[in-house]
Amino acid sequence: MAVTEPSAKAKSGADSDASPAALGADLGLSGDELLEMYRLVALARAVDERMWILNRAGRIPFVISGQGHEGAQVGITWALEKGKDWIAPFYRSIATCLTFGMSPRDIMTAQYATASDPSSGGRQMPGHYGSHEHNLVSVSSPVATQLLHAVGLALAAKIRKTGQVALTIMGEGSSNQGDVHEGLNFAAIHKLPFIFIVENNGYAISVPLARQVAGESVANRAEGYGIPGVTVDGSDVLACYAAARDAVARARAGDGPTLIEAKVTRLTGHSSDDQQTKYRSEEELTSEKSLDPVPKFRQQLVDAGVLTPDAEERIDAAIKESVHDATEYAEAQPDPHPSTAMKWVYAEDWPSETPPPWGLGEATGDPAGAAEAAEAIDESAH
Ligand SMILES: Cc1ncc(C[n+]2csc(CCOP(=O)(O)OP(=O)(O)O)c2C)c(N)n1
Ligand SMILES: [Mg+2]
Repeated sequence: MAVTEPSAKAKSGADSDASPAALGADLGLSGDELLEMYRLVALARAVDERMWILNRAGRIPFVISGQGHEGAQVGITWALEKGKDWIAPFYRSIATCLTFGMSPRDIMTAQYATASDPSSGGRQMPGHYGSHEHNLVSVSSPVATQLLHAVGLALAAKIRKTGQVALTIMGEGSSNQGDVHEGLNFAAIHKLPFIFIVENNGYAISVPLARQVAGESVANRAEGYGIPGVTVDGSDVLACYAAARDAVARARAGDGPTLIEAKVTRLTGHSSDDQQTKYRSEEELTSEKSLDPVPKFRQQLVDAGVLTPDAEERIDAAIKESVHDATEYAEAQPDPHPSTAMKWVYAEDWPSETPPPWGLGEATGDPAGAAEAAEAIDESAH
């Protein structure tokens, strides 16, 4: 790592001066930034773990987890500019969404499908995060469609000369969809400011990598598109940041797309409805724990003297408080009103069509109105 520079150390804000080298200085990252990156990695894990508890307790219907992917997600997202660039995430992108500005409350209200859920007002399946406010395109259920959305955003950025970068993320299984070929080919030909992230966790539900990708490398395919393909250890937060930072620089310079394959591990079943012990051995699951980015990043920061006992205590307490607050908040939020069922699903103005009998107005909170709406929906089904 980099040679210690007094100015970098002073900038770091780290509590201890135990380390002779300033971790991250070669990447231009201060100690405060490293601590914030660690907070996000650990926060994403804590929110995720709480989601599983709530699912098993019968409070939320479905969890699709980012556990094992957090390091890659925080490292990569850190390289983008919040409020300027765009991300089209996927269902495991909890740490990505938190790093790009969504809050634990935003994540948790999506799990509860409350009226106040900013991702979709309770319309989408849990795990389909999105935020207009934070330039996060809503997750789509059909895997890989997000690549086309992101390439479209990159095309718009190029035409409008905004200097924005668009990034999308998916798993290695999804990278086999036809959409990926079409979008990547187009983005490469037109040198769009686009970054394609593949979080390769070795499985597409129960299908192992060898049955998804011949040669086991998605990054190698980049050559066929005439763009750089980079493979990075997804449990190494700083290596992920470095790879993404280079890709962002290329994109902003007009040099076109980059494909980054981050090798990660999936520490949970595919979802809360999956039992991975049916297709993964105990030995495999035990050995995969060594790829867990949370303890790995923590140890790296402790060894560098960046994460001191005091700093860790502060961060842990803030995370506990934040997860608790998000749970309480989401528990207390009302469900969407039935009379709003069609809102944000189809176009709200119905040009040249008769509006549907149940209306498209604001929720009245009137239970009689809700019954009428339910009746109208029922009638229209006959
Ligand atoms: C077009 C399409 N086909 C199939 C599915 C069902 N499906 C959901 S997730 C998934 C596995 C995706 O695996 P991968 O891309 O490796 O991502 P991971 O879940 O491992 O992160 C499948 C087949 C879907 N949602 N959309
Ligand atoms: Mg996968």
